[in-house]
This record gives sequence, C-alpha cells and structure tokens, in this order.
Amino acid sequence: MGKKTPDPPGPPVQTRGSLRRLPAPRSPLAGNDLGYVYSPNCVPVTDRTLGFFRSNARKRGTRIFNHSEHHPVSDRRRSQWPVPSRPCPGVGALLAALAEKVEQLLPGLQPHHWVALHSEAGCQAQGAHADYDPFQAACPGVGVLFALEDDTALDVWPGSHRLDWSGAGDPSADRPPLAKRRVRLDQGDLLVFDGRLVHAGADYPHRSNVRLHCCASAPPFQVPGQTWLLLKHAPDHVRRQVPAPLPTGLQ
Ligand SMILES: O=C(O)CCC(=O)C(=O)O
Repeated sequence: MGKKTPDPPGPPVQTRGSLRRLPAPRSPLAGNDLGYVYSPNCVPVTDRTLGFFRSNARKRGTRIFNHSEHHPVSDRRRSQWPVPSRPCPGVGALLAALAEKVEQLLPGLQPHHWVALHSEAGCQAQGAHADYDPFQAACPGVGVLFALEDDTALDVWPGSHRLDWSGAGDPSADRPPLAKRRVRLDQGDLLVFDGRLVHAGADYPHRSNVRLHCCASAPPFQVPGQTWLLLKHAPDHVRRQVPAPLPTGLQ
C-alpha cells in the first residue's frame, strides 16, 4: 500500500463517504511585504457627513480599550459608535463608494461592521494588537481605516502580519526587531491592512479626531471575536520582534 499523503490544513468537511479538508483560506494581503495598502484621496467627505459622525460618535459611542505597555490604565478617551445599517442617504453613498474602492483594491472583499471611532483631545496611544487571530497562519480578513478629517493616524509594524505567533518552526529568533511606522492620513484617505498586522490606534494629544473603521472579508463574513494584544497574548519571540513603542514625547 502506498504512503498516505497528510491532509492539508483547514476545516474538516464531510464528502461522499470520506472526511476531507478544505484548503486553508488565503490571506488577502499575503503577498504584500508591508501588510497594508495606503490609498490617498479615495472618497470626498462633506462637512455634513463629518458633523454627523462627529456628533454621534461623541454622544453615543461606547469606550473601547485604550491602555498600553506604557499606560496600563485606560484614559477612557477612545470610543466607537456602530454605524446604523440604514444610514441617511449621504452616509449610505459614502459607505457604498468605500465598498467599491475596497473591492477594487482587494477583489472579492466586502466591508462590514462599520464603526465611527472617536478620540477626545489628549487621547493616549493604544496598546499594539492584531484584529484577527495571529495564531492562525492564514487570515480571512483585513481592517479598513478611512480618514474623515486631516491628521488621522495609525501606528503599524510593517511585516508583522507574517510573524508566526504559534511558534511552530519559528525562524524569527535572530532577526532584527520590526520598526514602528506612523501612517498619516488626510481627509478622504484610506488604509487597508492585513488582519494579522500588529497596529495600534495613535495618540491624539492636541485635537479630537473621528474616523471610520470596518472589517472586510469575503462572505460569509467573519468578525474577529477578540483583540489580540501583544502585551497579553503574544509569545516571547513575537514580543522581541515587535518592541513596545516609546511613549509620546520620547519618540
Ligand atoms: O483608534 C484607531 O484609530 C484604531 C483602533 C483599533 O485599531 C482597534 O480598536 O482595534
């Protein structure tokens, strides 16, 4: 009898009489060295739309995590407001235009679970984290950040989407650490990043900021179940590769 070929990784699926495995899902940005795509001037934003998101996110948003290696206690200055599924026509048109842009960049992916993120003036930086499970080799989705106003930013660690958190066959032990980069966005700019990319919401020391965020994946949509904090969930070899950013003022 010939040698049995091991099954490829992936969820088991019952076929006629036998148990086979589906191929593991491919990460939409697997071929991208940085782990993100920055696209300037994607969709115009009217003052009315900006006002709509600013006032709803400020009044109705709920606090999200905002602690880090350097600030173990949240300052409670970062919040999110889920965008209603049937927003007013101007907002609906903006989201439709963004969906079209995401589809152009990454065919087959659709945005879902839009939220407006709001930082009060003085908001500290978030802890570094990944949105989708970084212990899985392939990632079904990407994160999307859209700037509703100038001076929007996200801190990212380019290349960190390829780190092997599971440690199986980890080749990263003697590689130099990955450097943090601040991606700056002006109003109308779009950033799409691998769901495994280590990133952190920026600090907003002087002015408040409102921006849009969502996940994008192929249907059926997979919403990341939790945030994967470097501080709490990452094994040592990953933390050596992604050193904690210096606090504001020391950068
Ligand atoms: O606040 C931001 O701009 C990003 C927030 C973020 O990455 C998150 O909450 O997962």
